[in-house]
Amino acid sequence: MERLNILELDKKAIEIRKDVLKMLMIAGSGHTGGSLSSVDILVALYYHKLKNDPSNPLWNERDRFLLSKGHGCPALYAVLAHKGYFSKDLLWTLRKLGSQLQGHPQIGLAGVEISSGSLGQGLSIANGIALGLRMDKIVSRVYCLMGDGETNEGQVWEAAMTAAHYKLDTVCGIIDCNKLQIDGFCCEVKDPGIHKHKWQEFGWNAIEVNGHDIAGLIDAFDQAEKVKGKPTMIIAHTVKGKGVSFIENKAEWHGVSPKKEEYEEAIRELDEALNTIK
Ligand SMILES: Cc1ncc(C[n+]2csc(CCOP(=O)(O)OP(=O)(O)O)c2C)c(N)n1
Repeated sequence: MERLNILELDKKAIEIRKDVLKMLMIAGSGHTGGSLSSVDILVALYYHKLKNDPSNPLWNERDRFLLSKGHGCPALYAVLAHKGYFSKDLLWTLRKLGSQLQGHPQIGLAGVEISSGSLGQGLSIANGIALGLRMDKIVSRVYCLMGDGETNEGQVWEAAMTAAHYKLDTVCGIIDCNKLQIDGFCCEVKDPGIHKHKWQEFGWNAIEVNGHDIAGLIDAFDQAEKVKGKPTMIIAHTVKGKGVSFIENKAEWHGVSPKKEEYEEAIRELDEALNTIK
């Protein structure tokens, strides 16, 4: 696997944010806030942890990554392109008719394990895959990224019980805990309470981490892998719209793409941030 140091990973995350914004600006629609919040999580996972082979995406022994919060797919697409699953040129076709890069992920695109977008389903699928891998005696891990708003879905809690019941220690969930969902703060729409306590009560190992600290995320993924007999949920505290001041922490940027001038302003900010990384 391509091994980058933490500063290089921080730079990679900014490059990916720039590509995400370009994709969304060209598409003229899409989900900006929740794509930007999850970039560092994806970079830590894809550049440090995931056992995979972009030239052989269906390799039986790969670790699986499921994007349950499917609307955040611009970030996943950009990471997959940077990893070499497909050409970067495809990124600029986001949401175009006939493109493989639809507004929610579809199986058939290299690196995409499940079609997603209907929130709440990913963790159940992760359990099914983990059980199948156990039967086949394949030692691979299954990662599933959800939104904190997504945990309002009842199916998430059925999956929580299932994973604990079957002691699925190869399942590692991640919550992109940016405190916002489609139309406001999660605590106002339907308060999820303290995530860590809920997951622990459901029999999970739970780890809280700053979701923009790539070194901390790597450490959390490494810790999770050592825990046997129970699944792990990583609660990654993030900022919706992370990296662009006028997008950060604003529910109205949930499902809106930047216009050309906004895009240019955002790129200026991200380039400045890039220049501060020595
Ligand atoms: C089953 C289902 N209900 C409603 C929606 C509409 N929807 C799309 S995104 C979203 C909010 C999700 O919030 P969160 O999971 O916190 O995502 P993030 O803030 O990370 O973008 C909703 C309700 C959906 N996609 N699926």
